[in-house]
Amino acid sequence: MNIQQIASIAPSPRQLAWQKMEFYAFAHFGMNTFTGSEWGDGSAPASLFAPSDFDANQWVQCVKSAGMKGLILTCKHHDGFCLWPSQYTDYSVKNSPWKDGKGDVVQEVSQACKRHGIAFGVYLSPGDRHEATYGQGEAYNTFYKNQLRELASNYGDIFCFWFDGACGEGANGKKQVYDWEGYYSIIRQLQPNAVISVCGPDVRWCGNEAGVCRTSEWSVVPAALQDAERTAEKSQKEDDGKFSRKITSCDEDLGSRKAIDGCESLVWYPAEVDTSIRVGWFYHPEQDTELRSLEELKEIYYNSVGANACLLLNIPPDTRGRFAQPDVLRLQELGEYLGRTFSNNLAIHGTAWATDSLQGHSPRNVLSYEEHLFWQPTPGQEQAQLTLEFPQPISFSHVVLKEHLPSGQRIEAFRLLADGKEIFSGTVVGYQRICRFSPVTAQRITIDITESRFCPTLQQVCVYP
Ligand code: FUL
Repeated sequence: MNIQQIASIAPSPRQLAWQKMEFYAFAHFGMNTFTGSEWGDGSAPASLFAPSDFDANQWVQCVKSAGMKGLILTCKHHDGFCLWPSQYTDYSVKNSPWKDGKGDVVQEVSQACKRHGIAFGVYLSPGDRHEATYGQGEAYNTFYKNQLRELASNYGDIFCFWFDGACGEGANGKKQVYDWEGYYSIIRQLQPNAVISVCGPDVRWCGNEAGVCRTSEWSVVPAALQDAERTAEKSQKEDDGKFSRKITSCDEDLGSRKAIDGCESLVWYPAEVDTSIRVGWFYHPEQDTELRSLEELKEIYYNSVGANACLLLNIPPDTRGRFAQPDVLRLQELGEYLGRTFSNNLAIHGTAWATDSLQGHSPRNVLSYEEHLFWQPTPGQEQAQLTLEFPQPISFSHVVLKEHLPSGQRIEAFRLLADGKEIFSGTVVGYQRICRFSPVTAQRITIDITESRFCPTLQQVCVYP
């Protein structure tokens, strides 16, 4: 592939729609909530599932208060307990005391999401430590596909199916050969707009659960990374309680020119950062005082949403079936911080000019919120500068850059100059790069693109105080 071809690899419509969600919630809720564990072995009786004051609206309101645009629910975790009354197993809410066995958590959560205007997603653990057919090949695949069909058919639009690589069996446990292609085809047929994440072809796991992505997170990477078995191989093997905080440095560079040199097949496979607001993924009362601080959450946000990835932040509901008070307050604080920081886009008061522009792609386009408008220099021009000029000096501390993703991901290195003086340098941009620095006062901001593939594009530039 030559550089022009590589520069033209673009997201599918479902990947693009997913990328724009930016920040959404994970809710780990299930049998583990009531047994105090992280990985159940599937032997806890269904009678233990008994939320005392379940309220899906409360979850969704909190999620929205932080500015998140969706929620993914653990409909079944590795222990096999189903939060909906699946007709293919007895191990579910239907045999619990909750609502006399007539309740359906998946329904209540999906409807609350719809009511409050956020997207709903499904986590269905491929690993299942309760189901007797697990490890028997075809028999389990049929069972799993039946469950997938139930979820994909009965709960409205689903934006994401999240397939975990871990399974709870540990290194010496039962092994199941998964029919990934069979799972994918059910989703494509029943929920064609949904992305399939992690052990799936649409969204790539960033490789750790600590809340950071790579400094240069490329969305264009070798196609081999889409291999679900390979992802599963790197996932957590044992529940040692530490995995969720480990940053692994393996495969630091997935997409630079050097990394993809000679690679036959490249694909659009963008990254998602998943992490928990707490130490564990499930609720444990003793962790009420160990929440991530607002500062930590801000860092995580900038290192994911601001670094060409999406952020999936887990908030585990408690035994009442509600988000606990410390989490509620932290989400609110985060939402207020983000709202305050990104509400006043000063760029709209500026004018824009560039060293070079292709006809129809004026520099002014970067000031607009219209997503189909973007600036680009002449094709083949790998370096270019775009400058925003203001009627008088402005004070700012954040510059947000966005590439035009339907044209591909292209920028490899850039600098920001304030009245000609360098204030920031960075590598990839992609969907979004949030540049942060101590407040600067200047009348001109230049985006100096020093390296790009074939030619750069900028869809939007925002400037915040
Ligand atoms: C991991 C699982 O083993 C954890 O329990 C959690 O669900 C996390 C999101 O993925 O692989």
